[in-house]
Amino acid sequence: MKKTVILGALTVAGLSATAAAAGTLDDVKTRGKLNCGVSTGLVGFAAPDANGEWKGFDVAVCRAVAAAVLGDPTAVEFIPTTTKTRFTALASGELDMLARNTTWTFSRDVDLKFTFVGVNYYDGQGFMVPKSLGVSSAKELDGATVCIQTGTTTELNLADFFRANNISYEPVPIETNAEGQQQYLAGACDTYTTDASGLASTRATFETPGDHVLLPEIISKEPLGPLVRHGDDEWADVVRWTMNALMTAEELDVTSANVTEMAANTGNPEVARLLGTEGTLGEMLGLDADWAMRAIAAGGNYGEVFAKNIGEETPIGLARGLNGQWTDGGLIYSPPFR
Ligand SMILES: N[C@@H](CCC(=O)N[C@@H](CS)C(=O)NCC(=O)O)C(=O)O
Repeated sequence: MKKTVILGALTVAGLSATAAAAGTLDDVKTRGKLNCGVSTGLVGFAAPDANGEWKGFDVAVCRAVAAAVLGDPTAVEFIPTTTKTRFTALASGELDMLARNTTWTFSRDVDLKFTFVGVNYYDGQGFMVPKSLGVSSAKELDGATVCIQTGTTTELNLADFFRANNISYEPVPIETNAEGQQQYLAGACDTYTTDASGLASTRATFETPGDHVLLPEIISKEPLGPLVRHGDDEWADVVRWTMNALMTAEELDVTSANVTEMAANTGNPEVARLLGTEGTLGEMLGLDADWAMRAIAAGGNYGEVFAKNIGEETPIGLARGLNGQWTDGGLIYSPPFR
């Protein structure tokens, strides 16, 4: 099916909603490559390694989708986007999907017309300060200079938080995390604020991470997840259920190491449906029976992806917390495979 791009009314911000009619799945299959929007670099989430290979928790979603759809986790064109360019890039059709620590909000869904296919990281906004500043609460930041990335929910929450607490701040606008890091370390701002996971990632790259502290306040909800354009439910389903497959795999103890064995020998009917040895779930998605098996084999189940890229054994050192499986009291809860 031929994709048509219908330009919608421009929003004030100029980040117009465009609706691409159905066809992204066919486009990706024909192209043989997935155009996946990522950040410009946030270690643990999305960043090229020493060999120029993209690695990270968000990158893993792109690779899982490429494995499911194209049979090859490396068939991805990673397209770096800033907080300012990400939505235009997706709306224009330059990207098939965006996997870039992006918060699911009302206006991004309803006004910008994007479909968030789920949440791969439940986060909240925090503040980092140099220990030497001697501050132990964000409420003590009256009059502070604040490094803040433009075009983000961070900007808006910051304004709300300071206003609600009757304190003032001076924004130091930045466009990328690299710039934020550099400005913060150069002392151009007293504090750097963004998603707490972004702060953990940024601090991990410092020469002396111990000289910086994350303040106790988490001032917002930041449900981060992959998104696609409105108007292509079939494609949204592919991305959504690929992510759900990784989450369900963790719940059912299917790992990158045992997935082949599980497919051959499982006695669990849901595992059989997930791995395509029973039922026709793959066909319903417009894929083959092994789609989820390949997605899991690509980088592991949700827990493996978390542990490898951002977990407690990595320099980023994030605990599962809210991002634990629901069976462990967390919020990771995939709908059933049936
Ligand atoms: N989740 C917020 C903030 C996103 C954001 O600003 N992330 C920063 C810091 S975690 C980032 O992506 N940096 C990487 C980059 O600059 O490319 C949003 O969606 O607006």
